[in-house]
Amino acid sequence: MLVMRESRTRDCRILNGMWRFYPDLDHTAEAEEIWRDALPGSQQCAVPASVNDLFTDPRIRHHVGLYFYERMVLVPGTWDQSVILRCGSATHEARVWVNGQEVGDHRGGYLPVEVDITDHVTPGEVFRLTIAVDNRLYQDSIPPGEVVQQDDGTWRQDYRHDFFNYAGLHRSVALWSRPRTYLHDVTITTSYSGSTGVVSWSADFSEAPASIQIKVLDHRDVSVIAESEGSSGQVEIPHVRLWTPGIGGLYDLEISAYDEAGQLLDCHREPFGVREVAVEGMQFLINGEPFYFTGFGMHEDHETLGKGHSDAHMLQDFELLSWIGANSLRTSHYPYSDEFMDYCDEHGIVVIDETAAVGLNWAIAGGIVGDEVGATFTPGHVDDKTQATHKDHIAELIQRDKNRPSVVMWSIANEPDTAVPEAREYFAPLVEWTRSLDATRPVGFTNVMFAPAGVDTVSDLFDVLMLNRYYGWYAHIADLKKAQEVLREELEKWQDMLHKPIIMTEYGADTVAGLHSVHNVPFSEEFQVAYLKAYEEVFDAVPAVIGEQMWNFADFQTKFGIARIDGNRKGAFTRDRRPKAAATHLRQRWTTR
Ligand code: GCB
Repeated sequence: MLVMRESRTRDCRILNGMWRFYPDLDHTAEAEEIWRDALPGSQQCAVPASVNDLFTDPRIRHHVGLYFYERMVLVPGTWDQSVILRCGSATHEARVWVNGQEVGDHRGGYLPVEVDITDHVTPGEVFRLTIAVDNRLYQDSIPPGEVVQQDDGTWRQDYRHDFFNYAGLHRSVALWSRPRTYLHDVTITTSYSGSTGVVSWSADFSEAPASIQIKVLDHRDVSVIAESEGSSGQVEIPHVRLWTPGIGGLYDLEISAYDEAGQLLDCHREPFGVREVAVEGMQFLINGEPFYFTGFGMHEDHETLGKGHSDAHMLQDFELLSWIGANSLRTSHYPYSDEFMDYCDEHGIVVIDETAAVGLNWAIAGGIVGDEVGATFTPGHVDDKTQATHKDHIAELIQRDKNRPSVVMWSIANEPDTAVPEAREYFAPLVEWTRSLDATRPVGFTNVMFAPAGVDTVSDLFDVLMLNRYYGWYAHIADLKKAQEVLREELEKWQDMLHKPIIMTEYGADTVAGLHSVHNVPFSEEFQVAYLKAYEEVFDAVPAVIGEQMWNFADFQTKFGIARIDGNRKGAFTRDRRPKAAATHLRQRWTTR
């Protein structure tokens, strides 16, 4: 599924704003088929946004089940093509009705929902659009979870990951007009030789057009740089401007399809960058140059909005990333919005693109040792069904992001239970699957502290080692000397065993902004800085370490827990994006590298 972009043949109406809203608090909506008529009541909800922090009623905040959204939509009278409804995401499942008739659905909360509603609407007329968003997570969803019926009959959502289960229409909703014969996919791969860029493309249409014209355009001013034709082929860019970390450098591949009479059928512009990514020995190369990752594991998370996208908030985050000297980030722990990824492409921000496969680990809960609840890889926990959903989800992510130059690696899971042999059976086919879908990027996953070198059973299957470690915090609390010792010993062991590049994808300490101590006590700003310095000394001493992404960019909301004070406080910035002392420290280190 291509990211929809306006073109000579594709038009768009953004449907963001205030929608009618009905949270199905008593779970009767399905039996009553409430989508058949206008939603009851007069409540409204903002789109895009998470539902949870907008209302004062705690039953809405903690509701487990369906939320209904509705609005009237006018199909422009001039639209005589296919009409497509597209939401950037609906967390975690969506069902869509037009005038009370079901037209489509989508499972998976962090990737687009696209439904062709042509046969159900009339140009020039208004229709009633209803979307149900289901926030429930199950054993076979990605991420997994469990809905538990409580003694009083209410439902509780359990899940094993460390961020609040925000729900809603999180990203823009839009109505699109698209030609009936249309480009539905294009794959672009690039390389270069000397100063010449080589661009290969392969385009798929709903129906073969009579001819296809290809143009390479400069993304900045749409000037034509090269031309070619056909559904697949190669075109050269003389004096190529390589896509470069910290700079960017985008081109567009404009694909135009014509019928026998030479009439334009469809036109789409796909942004791309010319760059090469490779892993060689213990190095990660971008355009042949060793790349050292600085930055963070992030979250889509803000006050009021929850996981709702806002361009203004996103821009502020990117400004802070630039200010602090971060050249990269990981989309922990799910795919981020199209807008976010577009910005990374445009500005040369290096992305480790992560799936929503988080919490596949019965031995921990949110980074912390959990209770004894049984094996991870067992029927009813993580099993064949989970793996099947995981596989589809990887395919959808690659489909969405495969042409993005910012994406230099796939992270197919966060902290699964890889201390047990069954993990290999689960992950080997997924690694192979990922490589079969995209042979151009390395594949990784982030390894949990409880599956260190010598215990972990899967890391040799992957190209790069990504480690999340909390020595000095969850283990050896406050003993930074010991933390350094254990960390160094482990990193050297990995280095000797695998000879692969290592990126430290998480390390951090909860820190309450404004709490100070001359004794470096945990939770103080001074301790967070001391903790970072201790880790950095080790990174600088181990050659295989080719990156540091501190946990986390900013404080973020989580479910309740005694180790969570209104959320996770490991941010370098507070939740409202004020720098802690750690931010100043990181800025000093990363801007002078
Ligand atoms: C982890 C998880 C991350 C948590 C973090 C923590 O290992 O990957 O989602 O938020 O630990 O702070 O406990």
